[in-house]
Amino acid sequence: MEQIVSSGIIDSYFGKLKESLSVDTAIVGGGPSGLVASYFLARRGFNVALYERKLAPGGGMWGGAMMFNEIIVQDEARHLLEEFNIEYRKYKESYYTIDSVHASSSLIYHATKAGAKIFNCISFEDVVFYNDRVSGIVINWAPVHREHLHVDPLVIMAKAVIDGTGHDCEVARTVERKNNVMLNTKTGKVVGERSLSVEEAERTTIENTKEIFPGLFVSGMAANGVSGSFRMGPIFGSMLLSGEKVAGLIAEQLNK
Ligand code: 48F
Repeated sequence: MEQIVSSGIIDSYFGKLKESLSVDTAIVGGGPSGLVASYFLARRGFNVALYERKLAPGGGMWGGAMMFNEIIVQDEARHLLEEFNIEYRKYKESYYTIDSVHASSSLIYHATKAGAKIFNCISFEDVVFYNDRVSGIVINWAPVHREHLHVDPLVIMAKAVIDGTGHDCEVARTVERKNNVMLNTKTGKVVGERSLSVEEAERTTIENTKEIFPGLFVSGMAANGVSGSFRMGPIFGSMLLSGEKVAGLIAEQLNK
Protein backbone atom coordinates (compact mmCIF):
# COMPACT_ATOMS: atom_id res chain seq x y z
CA MET A 1 0.00 0.00 0.00
CA GLU A 2 2.81 2.43 0.86
CA GLN A 3 4.26 1.98 -2.63
CA ILE A 4 0.91 2.48 -4.34
CA VAL A 5 0.38 5.78 -2.55
CA SER A 6 3.80 7.11 -3.50
CA SER A 7 3.91 5.80 -7.07
CA GLY A 8 0.35 7.01 -7.73
CA ILE A 9 1.30 10.54 -6.76
CA ILE A 10 4.54 10.49 -8.73
CA ASP A 11 3.00 8.98 -11.90
CA SER A 12 0.05 11.32 -11.79
CA TYR A 13 2.05 14.49 -11.05
CA PHE A 14 4.67 13.81 -13.71
CA GLY A 15 1.96 12.93 -16.22
CA LYS A 16 0.44 16.35 -15.60
CA LEU A 17 3.83 18.05 -15.80
CA LYS A 18 4.75 16.31 -19.07
CA GLU A 19 1.45 17.30 -20.67
CA SER A 20 2.31 20.88 -19.75
CA LEU A 21 5.84 21.08 -21.19
CA SER A 22 4.38 22.85 -24.21
CA VAL A 23 1.13 24.71 -23.69
CA ASP A 24 -1.11 27.15 -25.47
CA THR A 25 -0.92 29.56 -22.52
CA ALA A 26 1.30 29.69 -19.46
CA ILE A 27 -0.04 31.92 -16.69
CA VAL A 28 2.30 33.23 -14.02
CA GLY A 29 0.46 33.99 -10.79
CA GLY A 30 -2.69 32.46 -9.34
CA GLY A 31 -4.43 35.65 -8.27
CA PRO A 32 -8.02 36.36 -9.35
CA SER A 33 -7.12 37.67 -12.81
CA GLY A 34 -4.90 34.67 -13.60
CA LEU A 35 -7.47 32.20 -12.31
CA VAL A 36 -10.30 33.75 -14.34
CA ALA A 37 -8.09 33.77 -17.47
CA SER A 38 -7.19 30.11 -16.94
CA TYR A 39 -10.86 29.16 -16.62
CA PHE A 40 -11.97 30.90 -19.83
CA LEU A 41 -9.03 29.57 -21.86
CA ALA A 42 -9.49 26.02 -20.59
CA ARG A 43 -13.23 26.22 -21.29
CA ARG A 44 -12.41 27.12 -24.89
CA GLY A 45 -10.34 23.94 -25.15
CA PHE A 46 -6.84 25.43 -24.89
CA ASN A 47 -4.06 23.67 -23.01
CA VAL A 48 -3.42 26.08 -20.15
CA ALA A 49 -1.12 25.83 -17.14
CA LEU A 50 -0.91 28.26 -14.24
CA TYR A 51 2.17 28.55 -12.00
CA GLU A 52 1.84 29.92 -8.46
CA ARG A 53 4.74 30.22 -6.08
CA LYS A 54 2.69 30.01 -2.90
CA LEU A 55 1.09 26.85 -1.52
CA ALA A 56 -2.43 28.17 -2.12
CA PRO A 57 -3.49 29.95 -5.32
CA GLY A 58 -5.85 32.89 -4.81
CA GLY A 59 -3.32 35.71 -4.46
CA GLY A 60 -4.58 38.81 -2.70
CA MET A 61 -8.18 37.67 -2.61
CA TRP A 62 -8.19 35.46 0.49
CA GLY A 63 -7.38 38.23 2.93
CA GLY A 64 -10.13 40.72 2.00
CA ALA A 65 -9.02 44.04 3.49
CA MET A 66 -6.66 44.00 6.42
CA MET A 67 -7.64 40.34 6.96
CA PHE A 68 -11.35 41.22 7.25
CA ASN A 69 -12.23 38.43 4.84
CA GLU A 70 -14.83 40.18 2.71
CA ILE A 71 -14.34 41.73 -0.73
CA ILE A 72 -16.36 44.16 -2.85
CA VAL A 73 -17.36 43.63 -6.48
CA GLN A 74 -19.29 46.16 -8.52
CA ASP A 75 -22.21 45.64 -10.90
CA GLU A 76 -20.07 45.55 -14.09
CA ALA A 77 -18.56 42.24 -13.00
CA ARG A 78 -21.72 40.61 -11.66
CA HIS A 79 -21.98 38.27 -14.67
CA LEU A 80 -18.67 36.75 -13.56
CA LEU A 81 -19.99 36.11 -10.05
CA GLU A 82 -22.80 34.20 -11.73
CA GLU A 83 -20.39 32.39 -14.06
CA PHE A 84 -18.31 31.16 -11.11
CA ASN A 85 -21.37 30.42 -8.99
CA ILE A 86 -20.19 32.84 -6.29
CA GLU A 87 -22.70 33.90 -3.63
CA TYR A 88 -22.97 37.69 -3.15
CA ARG A 89 -24.98 40.18 -1.12
CA LYS A 90 -26.11 43.54 -2.50
CA TYR A 91 -24.56 46.52 -0.71
CA LYS A 92 -25.69 50.08 -1.55
CA GLU A 93 -26.74 50.79 -5.15
CA SER A 94 -24.41 48.80 -7.35
CA TYR A 95 -21.97 46.94 -5.15
CA TYR A 96 -21.82 43.46 -3.70
CA THR A 97 -20.03 42.05 -0.68
CA ILE A 98 -18.61 38.54 -0.92
CA ASP A 99 -16.89 36.21 1.52
CA SER A 100 -13.30 36.22 0.21
CA VAL A 101 -12.62 32.59 1.15
CA HIS A 102 -15.72 31.50 -0.75
CA ALA A 103 -14.75 33.68 -3.75
CA SER A 104 -11.14 32.45 -3.90
CA SER A 105 -12.07 28.81 -3.61
CA SER A 106 -14.82 29.16 -6.23
CA LEU A 107 -12.34 30.58 -8.76
CA ILE A 108 -9.86 27.78 -8.07
CA TYR A 109 -12.57 25.11 -8.22
CA HIS A 110 -14.00 26.27 -11.55
CA ALA A 111 -10.59 26.85 -13.17
CA THR A 112 -9.41 23.32 -12.38
CA LYS A 113 -12.80 21.82 -13.20
CA ALA A 114 -12.63 23.49 -16.62
CA GLY A 115 -9.30 21.75 -17.23
CA ALA A 116 -6.69 24.36 -16.31
CA LYS A 117 -3.68 22.75 -14.65
CA ILE A 118 -2.49 24.61 -11.58
CA PHE A 119 1.06 24.04 -10.39
CA ASN A 120 1.57 25.49 -6.92
CA CYS A 121 4.88 25.99 -5.09
CA ILE A 122 6.52 26.90 -8.41
CA SER A 123 8.23 30.21 -9.12
CA PHE A 124 8.64 31.98 -12.40
CA GLU A 125 12.33 32.66 -12.97
CA ASP A 126 12.76 33.85 -16.56
CA VAL A 127 11.20 33.75 -20.01
CA VAL A 128 12.20 31.88 -23.16
CA PHE A 129 13.09 34.55 -25.70
CA TYR A 130 13.09 33.37 -29.35
CA ASN A 131 12.94 35.50 -32.48
CA ASP A 132 12.09 38.63 -30.51
CA ARG A 133 9.10 36.92 -28.93
CA VAL A 134 8.30 35.61 -25.47
CA SER A 135 7.96 31.91 -26.26
CA GLY A 136 7.74 30.29 -22.85
CA ILE A 137 8.74 30.49 -19.21
CA VAL A 138 11.56 29.20 -17.06
CA ILE A 139 10.40 27.77 -13.73
CA ASN A 140 11.83 26.39 -10.53
CA TRP A 141 10.55 25.15 -7.18
CA ALA A 142 9.65 28.12 -4.99
CA PRO A 143 11.82 26.76 -2.11
CA VAL A 144 14.85 26.75 -4.43
CA HIS A 145 14.46 30.51 -4.75
CA ARG A 146 13.70 31.03 -1.09
CA GLU A 147 16.80 29.11 -0.01
CA HIS A 148 18.95 30.71 -2.74
CA LEU A 149 19.99 27.27 -3.97
CA HIS A 150 22.03 27.07 -7.14
CA VAL A 151 19.71 24.68 -9.00
CA ASP A 152 18.94 24.92 -12.69
CA PRO A 153 15.31 25.31 -13.76
CA LEU A 154 12.93 23.64 -16.22
CA VAL A 155 11.39 25.20 -19.32
CA ILE A 156 7.75 25.42 -20.39
CA MET A 157 7.13 26.45 -23.99
CA ALA A 158 3.99 28.54 -24.54
CA LYS A 159 2.29 30.25 -27.46
CA ALA A 160 1.20 33.00 -25.05
CA VAL A 161 2.33 33.97 -21.55
CA ILE A 162 0.27 35.98 -19.05
CA ASP A 163 1.95 38.09 -16.38
CA GLY A 164 -0.59 37.81 -13.56
CA THR A 165 1.93 38.44 -10.78
CA GLY A 166 0.03 41.40 -9.32
CA HIS A 167 1.79 44.46 -7.93
CA ASP A 168 5.27 43.11 -8.76
CA CYS A 169 4.79 42.68 -12.56
CA GLU A 170 7.62 40.15 -12.37
CA VAL A 171 7.43 38.75 -15.89
CA ALA A 172 7.29 42.15 -17.58
CA ARG A 173 10.15 43.46 -15.45
CA THR A 174 12.26 40.41 -16.34
CA VAL A 175 11.62 40.80 -20.08
CA GLU A 176 12.52 44.48 -19.93
CA ARG A 177 15.61 44.03 -17.73
CA LYS A 178 17.19 41.13 -19.57
CA ASN A 179 16.42 41.82 -23.21
CA ASN A 180 16.71 45.55 -23.75
CA VAL A 181 13.37 45.75 -25.54
CA MET A 182 10.56 48.28 -25.75
CA LEU A 183 7.26 47.25 -24.19
CA ASN A 184 3.88 48.45 -25.39
CA THR A 185 3.64 51.19 -22.71
CA LYS A 186 3.99 54.97 -22.91
CA THR A 187 7.70 54.83 -21.96
CA GLY A 188 8.50 51.47 -23.52
CA LYS A 189 9.39 50.29 -20.01
CA VAL A 190 7.51 49.12 -16.91
CA VAL A 191 6.14 52.49 -15.78
CA GLY A 192 5.34 51.39 -12.21
CA GLU A 193 2.23 51.46 -10.05
CA ARG A 194 0.75 54.69 -8.69
CA SER A 195 -1.00 55.30 -5.36
CA LEU A 196 -4.62 54.44 -4.62
CA SER A 197 -7.47 55.88 -6.69
CA VAL A 198 -10.30 53.37 -6.89
CA GLU A 199 -12.47 54.45 -9.83
CA GLU A 200 -9.58 55.35 -12.09
CA ALA A 201 -7.73 52.13 -11.17
CA GLU A 202 -10.75 49.94 -11.84
CA ARG A 203 -11.31 51.54 -15.25
CA THR A 204 -7.68 51.48 -16.38
CA THR A 205 -7.09 47.88 -15.31
CA ILE A 206 -9.33 46.78 -18.15
CA GLU A 207 -7.75 49.22 -20.64
CA ASN A 208 -4.23 48.14 -19.65
CA THR A 209 -4.98 44.44 -20.04
CA LYS A 210 -3.22 43.78 -23.33
CA GLU A 211 -0.26 42.25 -25.15
CA ILE A 212 2.72 44.33 -24.02
CA PHE A 213 5.32 42.47 -26.05
CA PRO A 214 4.91 39.74 -28.69
CA GLY A 215 3.79 36.66 -26.76
CA LEU A 216 3.45 38.45 -23.40
CA PHE A 217 0.10 39.63 -22.03
CA VAL A 218 -0.59 41.37 -18.71
CA SER A 219 -3.64 40.99 -16.48
CA GLY A 220 -4.94 42.33 -13.18
CA MET A 221 -2.77 44.55 -11.04
CA ALA A 222 0.27 43.76 -13.19
CA ALA A 223 -1.53 45.46 -16.10
CA ASN A 224 -1.82 48.69 -14.12
CA GLY A 225 1.70 48.41 -12.72
CA VAL A 226 3.23 47.97 -16.16
CA SER A 227 1.32 50.91 -17.63
CA GLY A 228 1.73 53.26 -14.65
CA SER A 229 -1.80 53.38 -13.33
CA PHE A 230 -3.31 53.32 -9.85
CA ARG A 231 -3.96 50.64 -7.25
CA MET A 232 -7.48 50.14 -5.93
CA GLY A 233 -7.56 48.13 -2.71
CA PRO A 234 -10.05 45.35 -1.97
CA ILE A 235 -12.50 45.88 -4.82
CA PHE A 236 -12.16 43.00 -7.28
CA GLY A 237 -14.45 43.67 -10.26
CA SER A 238 -11.64 44.77 -12.57
CA MET A 239 -9.46 41.79 -11.60
CA LEU A 240 -12.20 39.41 -12.74
CA LEU A 241 -12.96 41.44 -15.88
CA SER A 242 -9.26 41.65 -16.73
CA GLY A 243 -8.98 37.85 -16.59
CA GLU A 244 -11.97 37.54 -18.89
CA LYS A 245 -10.53 40.12 -21.30
CA VAL A 246 -7.03 38.63 -21.52
CA ALA A 247 -8.47 35.17 -22.21
CA GLY A 248 -10.48 36.66 -25.09
CA LEU A 249 -7.42 38.43 -26.56
CA ILE A 250 -5.34 35.27 -26.42
CA ALA A 251 -8.09 33.06 -27.82
CA GLU A 252 -8.47 35.45 -30.75
CA GLN A 253 -4.73 35.34 -31.45
CA LEU A 254 -4.44 31.55 -31.10
CA ASN A 255 -7.45 30.93 -33.30
CA LYS A 256 -5.93 32.91 -36.20
O1 48F B 1 -1.67 39.89 -6.54
P1 48F B 1 -2.61 38.88 -7.07
O2 48F B 1 -3.84 38.59 -6.31
O3 48F B 1 -2.90 39.21 -8.62
P2 48F B 1 -4.10 39.93 -9.39
O4 48F B 1 -4.87 38.91 -10.13
O5 48F B 1 -5.05 40.52 -8.25
C1 48F B 1 -4.65 41.62 -7.48
C2 48F B 1 -5.51 41.68 -6.22
O6 48F B 1 -5.34 40.49 -5.48
C3 48F B 1 -5.21 42.85 -5.29
C4 48F B 1 -5.64 44.16 -5.82
C5 48F B 1 -6.97 44.31 -6.46
O7 48F B 1 -7.98 44.39 -5.58
O8 48F B 1 -4.93 45.11 -5.73
O9 48F B 1 -3.81 42.89 -5.02
O10 48F B 1 -3.51 41.04 -10.15
O11 48F B 1 -1.84 37.50 -7.24
C6 48F B 1 -0.60 37.42 -7.87
C7 48F B 1 -0.07 36.03 -7.61
O12 48F B 1 1.14 35.87 -8.32
C8 48F B 1 2.03 35.11 -7.52
C9 48F B 1 1.75 35.59 -6.10
O13 48F B 1 2.19 34.64 -5.15
C10 48F B 1 0.25 35.78 -6.13
O14 48F B 1 -0.46 34.64 -5.69
N1 48F B 1 3.39 35.37 -7.98
C11 48F B 1 4.07 36.54 -7.90
N2 48F B 1 5.29 36.39 -8.40
C12 48F B 1 5.40 35.10 -8.81
C13 48F B 1 4.17 34.45 -8.54
C14 48F B 1 6.44 34.32 -9.40
N3 48F B 1 7.64 34.83 -9.67
N4 48F B 1 6.19 33.02 -9.67
C15 48F B 1 4.97 32.46 -9.39
N5 48F B 1 3.96 33.15 -8.83
